[in-house]
Amino acid sequence: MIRSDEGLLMLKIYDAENFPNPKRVRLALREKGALDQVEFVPVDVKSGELRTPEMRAKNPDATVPFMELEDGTVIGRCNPIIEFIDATFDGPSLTGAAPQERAHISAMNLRVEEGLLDAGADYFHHATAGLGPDLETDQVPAWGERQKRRTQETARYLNGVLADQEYLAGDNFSVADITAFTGISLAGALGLLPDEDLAHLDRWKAKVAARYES
Ligand SMILES: N[C@@H](CCC(=O)N[C@@H](CS)C(=O)NCC(=O)O)C(=O)O
Repeated sequence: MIRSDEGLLMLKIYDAENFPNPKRVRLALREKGALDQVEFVPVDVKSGELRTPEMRAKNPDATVPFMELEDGTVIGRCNPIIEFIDATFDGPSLTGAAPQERAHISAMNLRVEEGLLDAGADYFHHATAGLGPDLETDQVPAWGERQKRRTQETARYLNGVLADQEYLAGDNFSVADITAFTGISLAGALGLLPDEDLAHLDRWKAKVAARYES
């Protein structure tokens, strides 16, 4: 890829730093030692910037993160962006190498994304004030409560998975751990986690958090 005068790759990541999904991409870049290799473009999610006609023309998903490549190609959503990052930068693989390993990681990643992170976000958007009345125009509170229960079911399931292995897809850290760490952090912040002993999940969470302490 082409580099700018400052030595950055011509790769722009549009994001909002403290939002959960943008955090997934930042953690992936960090795992690859490439946080300083891209240009971050801040987006004001709460003001509705994503939903303006200009922004929708660039990014029809109307969500962050999305990336823009040097030829103007725009790609949205965390999973394709992280696949791109994983293939572009050196460092341990986040998405696996052999076909079976890749499929296994991808399946766990999607299970965690839907059951934990998306479910927690659904609770936030539907059962709380979410991003405020201007943006949360179609709330279904019962759906939010249903998704809270799904978050809790997934947390219990992950606790069971982690009873027998170090990381969610096996012995090695992967993108599934990034998605789950972000999802558990969101669920914790929203008070969604079940009020019971999930010791394996707690041990795993502390271990992943330690990767990002320095
Ligand atoms: N599955 C999408 C989720 C993206 C998403 O929902 N991002 C949130 C921020 S964490 C967003 O842009 N929300 C804007 C809105 O709800 O209007 C992905 O993988 O990127």
